[in-house]
Amino acid sequence: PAEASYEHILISTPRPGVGQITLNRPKALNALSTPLMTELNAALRAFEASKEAGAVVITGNEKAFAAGADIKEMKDLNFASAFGNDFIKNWSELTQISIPIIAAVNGYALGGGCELAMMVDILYCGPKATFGQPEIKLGVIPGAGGSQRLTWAIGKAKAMEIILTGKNFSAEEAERWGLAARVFETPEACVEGALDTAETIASYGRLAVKAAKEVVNQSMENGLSEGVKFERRVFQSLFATRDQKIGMTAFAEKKKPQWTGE
Ligand code: CO8
Repeated sequence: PAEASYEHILISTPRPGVGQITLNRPKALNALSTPLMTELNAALRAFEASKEAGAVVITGNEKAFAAGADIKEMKDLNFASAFGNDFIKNWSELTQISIPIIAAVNGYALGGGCELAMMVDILYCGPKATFGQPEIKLGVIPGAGGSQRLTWAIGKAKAMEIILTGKNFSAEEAERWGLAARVFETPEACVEGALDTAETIASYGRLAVKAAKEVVNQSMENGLSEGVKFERRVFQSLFATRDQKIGMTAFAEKKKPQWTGE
């Protein structure tokens, strides 16, 4: 990828087969603006297409991985343009990339920043990483998969508490709860650790790596929403049976149902 063409990210190839993308809007704590996300997607696509990169590391700086979607960009958005233009749809393009992506998270990973970190394949963090979904404090909710991925990762009880209170959680908690694969002792060690893992992955056969990523990700599909939908369809189909009429009518008439099995 041509480095010169990017304004909000830095690109490098620090190890054999390893691409690195550094989010680079430090003055705005790497707030994820549309131009930044467009560049991130383009860089990931370029690494994927180059065939040289076998894994990619995404990182920020010591203070912030990303402090969320760019609130200043979003604040005047209205429903018609958000819905009409499907705002943030392209945010999840990262999940369509076939090569493994590792996030090295230091500092703030809030809102969209936390969601971005949760979209990658392996999440590493430094000791001072701070995660959270503070959208509730802005009068909205997570919009880039946070409610789904956080719940998958750490369970409903904790996810609900975090999303409803908007309270942050620590690197140590992220690891203990299973969101982060590992927490490192320093921010530098976190980035180096991510590059080490990326280098290891890049050293394996690309087809097996692609397949491994695909099958692990598949375990997350056909999950709760598909299951709930399936249940609902079957439930609806029972209204075609005679026993449904018999059962509900009997209840309403305070009688004992005489089932027909039809
Ligand atoms: N968007 C825009 N600018 C930001 C953001 C942001 N999310 N976060 C920080 N900045 C800016 C600040 O405005 C400030 O700019 P300036 O210097 O021009 O005033 C600069 O970055 C430095 O920030 P602070 O001075 O606030 O730094 P502190 O160290 O005092 O505080 C915090 C750090 C606690 C992280 C604080 O900046 C903060 O609370 N930021 C907002 C966090 C937040 O609410 N994030 C969630 C955003 S909503 C969201 O992500 C919705 C996702 C929906 C799906 C994705 C949609 C795109």
